[in-house]
Amino acid sequence: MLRLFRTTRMWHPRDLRDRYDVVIVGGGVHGLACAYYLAERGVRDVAVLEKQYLGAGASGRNTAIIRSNYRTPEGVAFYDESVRLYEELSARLGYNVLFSQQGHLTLAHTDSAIMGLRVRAEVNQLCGVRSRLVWPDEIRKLVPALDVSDRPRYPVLAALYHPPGGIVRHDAVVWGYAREADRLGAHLHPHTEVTGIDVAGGQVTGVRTTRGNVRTGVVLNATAGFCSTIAKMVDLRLPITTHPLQAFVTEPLKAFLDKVIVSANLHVYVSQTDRGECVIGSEIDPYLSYSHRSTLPFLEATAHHTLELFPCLKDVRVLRQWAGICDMTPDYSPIMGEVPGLRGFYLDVGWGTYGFKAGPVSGRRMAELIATGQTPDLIKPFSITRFWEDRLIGEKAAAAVSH
Ligand code: PYC
Repeated sequence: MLRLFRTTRMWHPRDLRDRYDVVIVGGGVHGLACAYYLAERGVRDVAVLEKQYLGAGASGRNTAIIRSNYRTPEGVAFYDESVRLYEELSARLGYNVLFSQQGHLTLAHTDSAIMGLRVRAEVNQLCGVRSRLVWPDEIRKLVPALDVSDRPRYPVLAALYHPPGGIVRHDAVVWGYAREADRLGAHLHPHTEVTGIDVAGGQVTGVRTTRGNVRTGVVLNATAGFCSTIAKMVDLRLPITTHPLQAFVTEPLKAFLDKVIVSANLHVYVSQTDRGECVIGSEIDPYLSYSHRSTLPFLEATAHHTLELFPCLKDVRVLRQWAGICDMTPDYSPIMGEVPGLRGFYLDVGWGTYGFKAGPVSGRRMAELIATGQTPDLIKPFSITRFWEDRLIGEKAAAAVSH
């Protein structure tokens, strides 16, 4: 007998109101998490505006790596809170986000790379984050499939081992936050593009969209890839350049890899999902572009470097490849906070290649700022004022791959 199951919607279509207390631009993990944490604080008259479907941008295109083994005390503390939030996220949202803390290894193939990892290990440990240097004998035990011999052109010399790091199911994170934000009263509006932002007397007063105009005193720019375009609507020029970042996935394989492997020297990172597919990515493309096109040179170079690490993958087929776009700041740290001189305009942008792992903490802390008017200590260092106050937070050394 055919049984019909009743499905419930994760979130609901709503009419776009002509006024909200808070408008969040960008329906990815950052915007949705902020809507959720605002609603938790009782700020529920909130609209999330997304020009495509929820999670269509960087939230659905990243390689879902979670870690806090950064280079600066400010970065380590910030991303560590995100790891902790990810640890409790399935229980909090009542939705399994498949967070697998399988451990994360950043490989060094040169003496100078070892020096860089040593500094990160020291900073991590001083900040209470588990990371340590490991050497080829231990690496071999941790990752039996990795070629730790002298065969490769650049043999593996050492690694930064970060046990709390891992991977998550990125769509589930987006859907879980969206469902809970919707349940608590936020309005999620996919297919609603912001075309302008109104300001009067140094105060945000509304947004214009493809579905009508909305009055509001608070706008959060939580976009990735298009943050400069949104900022231009209030005549704000951000110190950001936008680059494509590509990745590909293999056919499913029997489980052989239960660590995230990153090689900055070889410009490649590899993990294996619960479905058995290997998710593989590289550095940002070296040109400015808003293009989502995949390229053959990326696939050839990245496959070549992957085989240096994992020769066992040589006959494996590639299922698909894709690209996202990343907003890069000069110091590889994000820009968060209210813009001085522009009341009601908040930034949660410039995430480069680190955005997805920061979704929970940025959502929580931006919600705290918007709800209370007080900037949380954790995000104070990331204010836009650092660019003219000479307080950069250099996180390039912690990039998964060099750029
Ligand atoms: O920072 O771990 C990372 C990362 C991996 C891919 C892009 N960013």
